[in-house]
Amino acid sequence: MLKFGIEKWKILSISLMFALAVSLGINVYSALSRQGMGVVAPLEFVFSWGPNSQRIVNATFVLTLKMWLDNQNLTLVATANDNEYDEFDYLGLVFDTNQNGYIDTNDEPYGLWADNMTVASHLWSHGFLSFTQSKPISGPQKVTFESSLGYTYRVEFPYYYYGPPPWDPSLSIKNGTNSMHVIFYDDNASSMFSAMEGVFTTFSFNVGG
Ligand SMILES: [Ca+2]
Ligand SMILES: [Ca+2]
Ligand SMILES: [Ca+2]
Repeated sequence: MLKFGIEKWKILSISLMFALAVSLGINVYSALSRQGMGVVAPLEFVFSWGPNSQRIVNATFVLTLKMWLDNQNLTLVATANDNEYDEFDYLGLVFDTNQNGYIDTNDEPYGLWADNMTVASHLWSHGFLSFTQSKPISGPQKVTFESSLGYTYRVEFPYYYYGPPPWDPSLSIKNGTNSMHVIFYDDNASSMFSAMEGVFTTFSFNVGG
C-alpha cells in the first residue's frame, strides 16, 4: 500500500489525472542481434512533443533514448532538453516486468530523479509515477545537466536496491517484440501554459531476428 503524505505529491497526482502527452514523432532505429545469453546492439529512439503539448520547454521537447544489453548488464542513456534543473525532475522507465506482454500498472517502474536519488514508485493508469514515502537512496542513474542542452541520464542495471530483488529489467527483455514506457516529468515546468508538465509514451521494440 502506497502512502502519500507529502502534499506536493497529492497535488501532483491530482494534476496528472489530466495528463495528455502526444508523441509527435517516433524514430526507431534498430539493428539488433542477440547471441547466447543476450547481447543486444544499441537501440536508439527519438521522441518529440511540440510546444503546445507540453510545458517543459517553450519549443519542441525532445527525449532520446539509447540502450544496449551485454549479457545481463542493461545500460540506458537518455537525453531531455529541459531548460531548468530541479531535483525532482524525473526520468521514468517501465518494462514489462510481469511478463504479460504489455505495460500495465503492475509492472515495476523505475523513477529516477535528477539528483541521482530514487525510491520505489508506482505507475498510474494516467501514465505518470507516484513515489512512496520511503527515504530516498542513490539510484542506478548518473545525471548531468547543462542549461543549453538539458539532461543526460546514464542508467545502469542491474541495480541492487535496498531490498531484494534487484532492479534488473534485462530479465524482462525477450526475443521478439517488447513493450516499454518512458516518462519525463518537469517538476519546475513553466506555469505559463496549460499543457502538461510531463510527457510519456509507450512503445515497442524488437530483439532478435
Ligand atoms: Ca522546464
Ligand atoms: Ca526542469
Ligand atoms: Ca506488464
